[in-house]
Amino acid sequence: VTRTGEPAVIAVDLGGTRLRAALVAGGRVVRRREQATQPAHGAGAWIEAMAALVEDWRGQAGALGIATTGVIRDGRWFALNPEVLPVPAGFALVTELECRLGLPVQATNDGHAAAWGEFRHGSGQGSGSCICLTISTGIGGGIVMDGRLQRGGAGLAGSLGHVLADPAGPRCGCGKVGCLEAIASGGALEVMAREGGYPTPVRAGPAWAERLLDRSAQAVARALCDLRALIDPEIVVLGGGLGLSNGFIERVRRGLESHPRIFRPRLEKAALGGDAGLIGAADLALAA
Ligand code: BMX
Ligand code: ZN
Repeated sequence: VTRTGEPAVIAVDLGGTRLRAALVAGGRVVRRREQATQPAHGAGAWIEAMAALVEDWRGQAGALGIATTGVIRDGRWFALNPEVLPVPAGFALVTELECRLGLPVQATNDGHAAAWGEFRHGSGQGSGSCICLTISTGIGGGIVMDGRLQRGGAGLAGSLGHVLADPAGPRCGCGKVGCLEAIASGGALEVMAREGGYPTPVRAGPAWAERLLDRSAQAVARALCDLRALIDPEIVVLGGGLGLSNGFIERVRRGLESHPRIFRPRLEKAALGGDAGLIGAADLALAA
């Protein structure tokens, strides 16, 4: 419990590139730490890394919420795209963390957590329906409708990285062809840059990088218009490292201009920035 009387929660955000942890109270990060994710080390090492990162906060918190890349179903963990993180199918993430830390654990997909965080404390506040798209190593997504987070029957709802962007596009790590994630994610841009013999990370400026970034933003814009047709959310929130990077949202807005006005969504940057997943996971852990 903090000075203000708000119960504190430990939040962890495990992505394909970064492992971040925070102590969260009242919808705000009060302490934070982060390190690189070590995808090749395996699930046991990831659990150990998470536990080591938050160990000394245990006495200050009543629960732990984890936002993670990958699908969460009944506390078990699966990869949609093992190239983002090679999650062992059915790994008992919640039980493993609970045993290691002695705290109740609530696990949520990172896109779901970010959508919930933005709905409760960020750009989606006050809206009835909000969709969040996080563009980072992979592409995550979450749908909040009528004030409720939509997890779907098997935890897949809002997996916007795996909607079709281009049937002639590259095969995605999930096994489908032409997914949005295979064309527009940070990971995809890196692969395409390397294949072209260009340096990474991809930064705006040189003509080849502008081409890749525009292709990504245009694919995102098309997907957003499809989402408008499908769900018609009041607001779409853009997050993730690439999504929040300088000029990216403007590129997506330019991409939207070539589509009929009625399908263009109201698009805002994640007000919580890179903390959306942490804050959403904390809020869900508190509510559990
Ligand atoms: C992938 C998939 C999603 C995740 C998204 C963003 C895995 C391991 N992850 O589509 O579950 O939400 O990436 O993940 O299958 P991030 O690590 O890029 O934030
Ligand atoms: Zn895919």
